[in-house]
Amino acid sequence: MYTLHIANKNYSSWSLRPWLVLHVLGIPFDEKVHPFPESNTWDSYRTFSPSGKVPCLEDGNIRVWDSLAIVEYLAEQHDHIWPSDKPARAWARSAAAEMHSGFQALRNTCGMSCGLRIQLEEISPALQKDIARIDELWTQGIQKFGGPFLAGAAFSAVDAFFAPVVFRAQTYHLPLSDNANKYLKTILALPSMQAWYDAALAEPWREPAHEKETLDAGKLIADLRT
Ligand SMILES: N[C@@H](CCC(=O)N[C@@H](CS)C(=O)NCC(=O)O)C(=O)O
Repeated sequence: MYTLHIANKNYSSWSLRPWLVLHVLGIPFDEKVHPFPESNTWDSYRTFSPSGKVPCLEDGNIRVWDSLAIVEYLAEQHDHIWPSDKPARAWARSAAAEMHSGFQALRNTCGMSCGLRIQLEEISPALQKDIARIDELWTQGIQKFGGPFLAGAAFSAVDAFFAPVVFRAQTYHLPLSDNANKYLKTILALPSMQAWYDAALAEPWREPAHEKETLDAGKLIADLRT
């Protein structure tokens, strides 16, 4: 049985990706949630993760860290993680890699905080560029491969890589096209996304740095956490 080490569901965008792959595809795993400490994240996370970061997957005595490496490790052992159609798989891997290594303005401005609703103070040109590219990717994937998921009729890893953006779009009311909003609703409606969201809202932890990062982005409209 795998063990997936993750951080707070409210904040941890990187943790969401492999968690969603495992959960949607029904691959059995135990999760261990390590809430962000107020200091010394490195020392605390180094006890279970070589990089001092989450997510980290434990499979017997094998440790796999970094969300992309975890998903690729799982794909070696389970079907349906990437699309079986070759062009769809090539597109899905490219889009997931682009997400993994880019979109700095979106990451820096709009930290994931599932339970908050924020009205952005401003949309900088760099953020607008990231939003436009995400919209283009979502629209293109669905047009090319028929939807309702990014690389075809079935959920695959590329949807998991964009799932944190879906939560961010909900939190910050990001301006998206009708097609992109339709995709957003498809992902939010997944039972696995709802399970993550409900757990995020129920978490008791408030980590000051993450709280500040989110509130610095604009005006607080609602805090739906219990
Ligand atoms: N590229 C890594 C990024 C992992 C990452 O930055 N995780 C954050 C939590 S969402 C973390 O562990 N932060 C703790 C720290 O940076 O000290 C991945 O894909 O897993």
